[in-house]
Amino acid sequence: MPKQRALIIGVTGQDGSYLAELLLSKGYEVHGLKRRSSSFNTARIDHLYQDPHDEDIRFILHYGDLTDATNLCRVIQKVKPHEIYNLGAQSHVQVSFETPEYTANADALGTLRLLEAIRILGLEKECRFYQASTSELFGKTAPTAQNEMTPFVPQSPYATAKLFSYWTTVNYRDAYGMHASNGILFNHESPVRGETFVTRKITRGVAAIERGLQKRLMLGNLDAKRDWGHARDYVEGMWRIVQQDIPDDYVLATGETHTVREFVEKAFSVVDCPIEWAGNGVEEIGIDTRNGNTIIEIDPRYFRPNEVDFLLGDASKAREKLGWSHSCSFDDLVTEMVSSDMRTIALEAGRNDFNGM
Ligand code: NDP
Ligand code: GDR
Repeated sequence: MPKQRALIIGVTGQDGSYLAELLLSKGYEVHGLKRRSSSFNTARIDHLYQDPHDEDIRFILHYGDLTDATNLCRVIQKVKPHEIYNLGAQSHVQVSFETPEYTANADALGTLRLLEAIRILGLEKECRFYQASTSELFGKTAPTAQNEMTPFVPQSPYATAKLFSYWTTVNYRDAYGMHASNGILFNHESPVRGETFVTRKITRGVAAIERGLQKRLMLGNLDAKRDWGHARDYVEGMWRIVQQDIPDDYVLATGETHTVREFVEKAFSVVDCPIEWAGNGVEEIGIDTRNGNTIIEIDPRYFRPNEVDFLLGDASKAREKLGWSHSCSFDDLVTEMVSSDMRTIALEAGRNDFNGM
């Protein structure tokens, strides 16, 4: 059997790194698109690096960018992938309010460029396409579980850009018979989650405060609700979506929702630090009940011009058609992330004697 070739756009990101690991473990030849950066941006995939001079290498990186159509065409022409996973994006919702045009260029037009490149190269029948769609599409819908039939009411430049990509993917499937699918994924996290997303910001904050390296953690809206799963489970779902005979769109979610506040409480409980809340609104604080120190404060800068208050996914379709469900619980996810950040911070501090977690 000739090797399956996959091209991952966004291979240096959280999901890209987990997906690359998964596909390599399944025997794929994995190609990844990485951006030119003035500093190293491959920390999440360095463990997968193979010397290009070795024989039979199965993990190959190409320079590229979603804003550069000719480059995308060239890379796809060279790789001739059987599967393309478009995980590349300016993926931070709050940042998208500050960089709306760039976000639309990369997150909306980038998808169009990829789909057009597949068509221009005549690969519509040979190359399957996965689009990283998002629960942010649901935006301000009624606070009940959201599935593939729930209307989209996007609330940010990020979400409107992703809406364009969602429908472009559907349209290319319908118009040109392409095997193109959307995974509508709810929030998924891991120890390699970007440091400015709220979960990782909290788990790093817990570790730094416990180590005495930071006094307090500044957060925004504590009452937003999210359906948080583990990235490892979700990349398995992406792969299953692409393996279906008939392309389609699927929600992947845990079916549980928690507030940011609950995430904070759980994260601090991992290091045996019970939190007590006092005050209201932007005056609210979180107190370390062991010593009375204020360790959480609210910074209005972290509030968004538009907030998505409630996300809770119904992944019944994925369960029935893909046999997919999440395996990592909320508690296990938080514990894994805090433990990892405790280890990292101990290493960073040069404390090689750390063996507590
Ligand atoms: P990350 O932000 O961790 O990774 C994004 C990746 O896209 C990085 O490799 C980044 O490169 C790359 N990228 C950014 N801009 C460009 C560009 N202009 N051209 C090429 N590549 C670019 O995101 P995640 O791994 O968390 O998410 C993967 C995808 O899934 C994203 O599209 C995201 O929007 C979507 N998504 C994520 C969810 C989640 O909860 N994690 C939920 C639903 C959807 P670099 O490393 O150089 O910055
Ligand atoms: P989200 O993730 O916007 O859901 O998008 P994020 O972790 O940024 O925010 C989740 C919720 O936490 C609230 N919040 C804060 N957020 C951040 N980043 N920093 C803070 O200090 C803070 N305080 C409170 C936010 O207001 C929000 O309600 C993620 C991204 O991965 C997207 O790419 C993806 O599409 C969606 O998840 C599903």
